[in-house]
Amino acid sequence: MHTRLAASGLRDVADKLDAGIRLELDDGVRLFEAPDLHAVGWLANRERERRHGGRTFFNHNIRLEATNVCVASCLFCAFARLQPGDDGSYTMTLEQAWDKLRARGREAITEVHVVNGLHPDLPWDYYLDLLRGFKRIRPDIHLKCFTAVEIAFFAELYGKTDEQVLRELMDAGLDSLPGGGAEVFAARVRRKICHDKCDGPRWLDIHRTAHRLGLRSNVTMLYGHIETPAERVDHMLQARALQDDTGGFQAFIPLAFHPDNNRMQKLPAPTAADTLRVHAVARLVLDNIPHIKAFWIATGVDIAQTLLWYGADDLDGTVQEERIYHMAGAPTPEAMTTDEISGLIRAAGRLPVERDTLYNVVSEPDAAPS
Ligand code: V47
Repeated sequence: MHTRLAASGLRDVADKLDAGIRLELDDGVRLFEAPDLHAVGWLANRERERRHGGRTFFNHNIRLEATNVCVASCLFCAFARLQPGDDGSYTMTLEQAWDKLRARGREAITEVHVVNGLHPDLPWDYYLDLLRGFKRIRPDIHLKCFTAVEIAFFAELYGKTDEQVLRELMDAGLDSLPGGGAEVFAARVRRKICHDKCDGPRWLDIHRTAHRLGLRSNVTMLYGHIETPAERVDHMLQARALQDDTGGFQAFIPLAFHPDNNRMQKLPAPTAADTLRVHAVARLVLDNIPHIKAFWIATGVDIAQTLLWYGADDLDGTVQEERIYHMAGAPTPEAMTTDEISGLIRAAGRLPVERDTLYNVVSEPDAAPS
């Protein structure tokens, strides 16, 4: 491998990693440009195994998108409908939303992940009652709800500060924030693909506030559209800088762009090779974020298995009823059982660990007896 690293011009990057020196923008860009993908993957796998060995985490969760009415006009989105009443628009009543959890009554789900459109007319109490209702049904359930984009929207719509919004949601049962809405932080990219929602600095600031209030969160990156390698690495470095200050991010989640049924459908989907490389570079640049999550709904199951050798140590969850990716053309199944996820982790030569949202172990069948 030493010869291959040298031939790819990556010997000094490998030396930095060996010496515990952080990678910077230029190193990250070179990792994206080095022809030998396998050498990049080898380095990432070494970091992954240093941290987690062969352990691979997943979560028994459900996904809920309570409304797809959305005032934002992100070009990549196939899910949003602009107005209530537009073809295909929906907004669940609270009872309908709660029924999604009630229907799973006997399953050992530990997390509900909620992401919504930016609905202009719902009362603030809708969101508070949504959370309170979930906790009434299952007091022990972890509520990972509302992206920073939604938090910014609530603050503006209901005339509150970001901190007030977060505190009121926490009082109603919010336990953590998902990582959506980050896309690519670079202003050039946001101006083109999502000009009318919260910008990169505000997204990061909301997560900073959330971490200060004691919430954990994730950070995503939507890749494979118009962003450059330098903009990808810059995105990672901005997440890393916030993490240096707060330590509140649990996982970095690259999200593969899906080009169907949206206004960027002329673009091709990212290749498998690009997907492998993005996860690998993330593992190498993000030395302070513990987990790299391969979101199997977006990458496809086969690539997700391969990613477990390219830096990723987490497969998200069982994720029933996901809509954002399936409306954008994802051919993946809607859901997997915990046995199916464990089976595919084992088939990839790794060790399945069911975790809760905060990475406490729920079940680890292959753990060595203590
Ligand atoms: O922010 C929307 C992305 C995100 C498309 O925190 C698209 O554990 C690809 O954030 N092609 C929402 N991506 C999903 C999300 C997420 C997923 C898994 C785990 C977690 C977590 C968070 O979906 C949006 C946007 O970046 N998205 N449309 C599309 N056509």
